[in-house]
Amino acid sequence: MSADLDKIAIDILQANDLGGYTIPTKGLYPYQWNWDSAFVAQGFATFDVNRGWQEIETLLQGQWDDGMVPHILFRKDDPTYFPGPSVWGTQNRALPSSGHSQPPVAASTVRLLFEKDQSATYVERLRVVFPKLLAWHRWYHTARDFDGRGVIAVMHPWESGRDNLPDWDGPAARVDTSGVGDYVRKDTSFVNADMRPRKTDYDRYLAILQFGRECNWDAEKIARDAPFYVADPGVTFIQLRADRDLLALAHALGETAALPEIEEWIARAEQGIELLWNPDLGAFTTLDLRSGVHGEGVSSASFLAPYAGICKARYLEPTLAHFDRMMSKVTYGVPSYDPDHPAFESMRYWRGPVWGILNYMIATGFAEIGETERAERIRKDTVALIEKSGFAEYFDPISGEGAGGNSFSWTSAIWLNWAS
Ligand code: 9WN
Repeated sequence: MSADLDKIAIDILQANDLGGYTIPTKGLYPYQWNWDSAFVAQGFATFDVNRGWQEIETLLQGQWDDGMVPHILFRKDDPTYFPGPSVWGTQNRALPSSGHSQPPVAASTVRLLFEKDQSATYVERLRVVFPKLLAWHRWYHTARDFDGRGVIAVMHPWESGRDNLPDWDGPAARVDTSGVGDYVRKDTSFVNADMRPRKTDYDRYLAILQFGRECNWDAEKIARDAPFYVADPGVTFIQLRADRDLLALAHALGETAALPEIEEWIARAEQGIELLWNPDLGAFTTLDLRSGVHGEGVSSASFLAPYAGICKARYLEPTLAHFDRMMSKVTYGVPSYDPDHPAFESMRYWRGPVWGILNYMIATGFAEIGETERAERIRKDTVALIEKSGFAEYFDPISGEGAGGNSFSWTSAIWLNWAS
């Protein structure tokens, strides 16, 4: 079974490879996505380390002058996706892209790739990639932590990678959607609308996008005035992990000049994450930086603390209690949102379904702190889901049914790199 699935996973990655870069799935997502590519590179590296590096290198080709690495690279115009480059106002750039970023997984991937093979050719490639990653991390620590609080904000739900998480509902409700006008969604022509964000969400997504485009994606304007600016435990923990990995890479290369800056980011985040601790809930949640209000639900990103190297008992004990409670409510974990919360929906995208990439990161963190049983439950659930429903984009935690796009790159990648 495992060998058959290995072959299918490899075939999916190769079929979604459009020549040095990989799309998440045909039809629904016809471009290169940021954190998708970072996971895909890990999958490729299980059978072709060179191809893994190439995925990261093509992703970094889209880097903006200010260091930002966009969440989508529009390498060729494809009218089957909305919103495309003309909506983002980037159609005249050398490489048209979206205007904001996505969770910075790439440095963690590069560390994994480099640990697999440290021969001279990869040292050289690391030397080229390292300053780009450093610039991207610096961008995150300034543009999205403008006041140096030690937590990373997202200016758009898409920037978090967890588009319609219920915790965005409150902050996004303040977004004025009166200027959005008419538009035609394309996603619901590929996937049942019940599995996708609602129209209210899309109106808000487009209104926030319009704000970004109108201020030319100016980081200070966004930090001060964007209609949506919410600190996210998902991006903050992924960034903290990636900073630790970047630090290890700096040591490996002897890049001593970069060390103090990266160490400062790590120290600041280790303090800053206290801001994301919701004392009423006993969990890390979002924090709306406009209103000062915490998200009111436990999401799967709450369990990324160990992945980020955060394991103080004060945080860990309540976090694991939530984990056990939530896992006891589902057949397959990890649900992306608390099944006991009224906003939970088992099939709607980031409001409940299981995502393989989150499972991989959560289980990795758990295993690293010795929570091996819980880590193993997550891995086994992931295997069971893929055996039952194939390489779907995401899965219903109750029925195990696959949802969203099929033949999905990152699900294949985590299978190869971790679950199998
Ligand atoms: C918008 C590609 C991406 C993932 C995101 C996921 C989804 C896009 C969409 O698909 O978002 O970026 O159109 O729904 O939420 O995490 O990177 O797989």
